[in-house]
Amino acid sequence: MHFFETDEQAMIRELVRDFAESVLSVTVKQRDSTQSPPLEEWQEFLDLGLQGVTIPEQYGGTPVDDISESIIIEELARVDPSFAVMYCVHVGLCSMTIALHGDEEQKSKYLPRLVAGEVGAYSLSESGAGTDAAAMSCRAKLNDAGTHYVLNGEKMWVTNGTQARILVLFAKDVDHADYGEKRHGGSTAFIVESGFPGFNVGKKEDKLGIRSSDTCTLILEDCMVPVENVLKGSGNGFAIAMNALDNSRIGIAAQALGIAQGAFESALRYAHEREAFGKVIAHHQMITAYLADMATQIEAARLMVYRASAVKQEHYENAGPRHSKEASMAKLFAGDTAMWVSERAIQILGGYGYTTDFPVERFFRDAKITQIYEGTQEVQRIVISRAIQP
Ligand code: COS
Repeated sequence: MHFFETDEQAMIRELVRDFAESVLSVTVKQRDSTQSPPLEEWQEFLDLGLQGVTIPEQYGGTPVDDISESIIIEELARVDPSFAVMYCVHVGLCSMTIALHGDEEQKSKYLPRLVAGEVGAYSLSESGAGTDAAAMSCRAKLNDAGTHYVLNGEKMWVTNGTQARILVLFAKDVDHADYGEKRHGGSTAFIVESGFPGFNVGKKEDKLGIRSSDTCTLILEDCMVPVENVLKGSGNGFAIAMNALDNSRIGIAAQALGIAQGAFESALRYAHEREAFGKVIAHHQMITAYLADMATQIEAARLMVYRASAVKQEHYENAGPRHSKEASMAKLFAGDTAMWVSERAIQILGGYGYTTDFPVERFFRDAKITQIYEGTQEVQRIVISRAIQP
């Protein structure tokens, strides 16, 4: 077991920290208040060459180890959780899903475009199918010529939805043998481009947190998707969706870890500056204890996130066991840590923590979503409990 960062991991952390502090921190507050996506920041980020970390070199990617991927997300979220989730969805749910499940033609066509900076997204949820993903009502039907699937329905909660050019999107093929037989029967994964006829962006959500992350509804009205854009054949979509979430839940856990770290550092700084009763509040026993507990909780979350990342890498590189349980445990624990630590941070700052003058109220609002998206905390417990049978 190795509990220390490699030189490469330390270098990546420094690179991303520098970007986050010098670029993202300048605009994060304004973008949060106006709900503007970080488009210029994304263009600057592309210079770092980290948008292709889940894409093999032959398609232009720059693969890194899985702990490094989590470190990147953690460092982005420490300053700007909205940018972190934009990145997490691009590299995880979209790029990696195509890299894992795409055929040669699909990979050659789409992966270089994702490396070039076209934004990726993933679209599974619907108004009546969030936790119960198998209940999706979006339908796909092959046209008479056999050239295109025609997609109809509405998808919801799509991160990067208004900006994405390339999406991994799920619908049920009504002609598949399992359609109507199994609950998830006919579920099919499609690579959809935002320019395809019948693809429309719907309502943009007005959210409590991660307000600079763009979240919207998609409306598919006879959306024409070429047959060659089906991932792994019709009917195999549900397993692809679940596998993508196993991968990406570790990214959300890393995002939660970064949120907790950012909130903690803010509270720590404040506690060492603010005086009450003749000494800095960090030296008042109750605040000291809060800070110690926060630091301990964060360190535990960090170990779980990095270990889940290592188990994921082992799964793909050496056919190790699936990482579903570790991913869900990391997300469950880190999500609760982000929520708890950011709440304590507000408590330490008192009235100031409740204002927008300090970033802790933003971290608090941003933390909440990590207990909800990519599977609620309740879903993580279902996945974990299924994996710990006697
Ligand atoms: N990897 C690969 N395949 C998987 C898998 C995984 N992690 N988990 C399940 N599958 C496969 C199963 O093997 C089964 O395959 P068959 O076609 O051979 O039957 C199929 O998927 C159905 O699995 P299961 O019966 O477990 O499906 P459920 O409907 O019971 O799924 C949960 C239950 C709650 C775990 C699932 O619906 C889920 O994760 N929901 C949350 C979805 C989510 O995170 N939404 C947010 C999206 S991002 S905003």
